[in-house]
Amino acid sequence: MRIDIITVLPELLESPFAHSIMKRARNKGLLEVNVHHLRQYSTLRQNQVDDYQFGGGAGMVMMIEPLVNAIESLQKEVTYDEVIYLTPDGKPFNQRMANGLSLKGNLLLICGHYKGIDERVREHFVTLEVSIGDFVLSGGELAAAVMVDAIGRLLPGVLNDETSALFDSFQDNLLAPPVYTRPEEFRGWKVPAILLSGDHRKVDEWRHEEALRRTKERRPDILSHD
Ligand code: 6GU
Repeated sequence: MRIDIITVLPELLESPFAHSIMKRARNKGLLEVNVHHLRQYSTLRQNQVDDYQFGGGAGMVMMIEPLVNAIESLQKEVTYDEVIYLTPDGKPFNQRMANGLSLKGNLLLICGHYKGIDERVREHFVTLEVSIGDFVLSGGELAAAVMVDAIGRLLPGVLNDETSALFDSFQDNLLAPPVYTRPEEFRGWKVPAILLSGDHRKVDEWRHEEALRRTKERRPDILSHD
């Protein structure tokens, strides 16, 4: 999968994909992430990319021309399955959306800043608008990093048995069960005996019950009722 990101802050997107699972995905050639600096697509003085909004009011708006230059110049190289605008008023991002997007070939992510981007870019180029939660970030970059991480780890071959996504929270509309490692006892706090029993059927049952318990308690909203 190839993901291109258009941003006014490319520095913010250098490190998130340089470590751990994202690093492995890129080194294996399973994920290509390219960060593009919007200013390089401006033809204006001082590579201007934002301007005052029509109608007045505080806050700058990202101009249509540099954005369209960037999008169209990338579209000459690649056909995108989705052109995604990261914005607090977008569709809420969740595991289902991550699963769906991980099946696509090429994605273009546009990071907004200030008051957002000129509406005409959204009308004529953007195919999907995504929010990562009900809070406001100062720009779309951290949201883009969140999306790329969540999608990238789902690509076939990225995770191994140890890191498998099969038992993730949300993967079956359930939160993940509790986990323990050595020692069996610390300050008198014991690991549940069933996990030490060697009875894999019992262990699986226990984990499922704990996942259910935790989900009912913390996130009854995600439980499927079928
Ligand atoms: Cl995608 N962008 C910004 N700026 N803030 C957000 C967001 C995105 N998702 C939640 N808050």
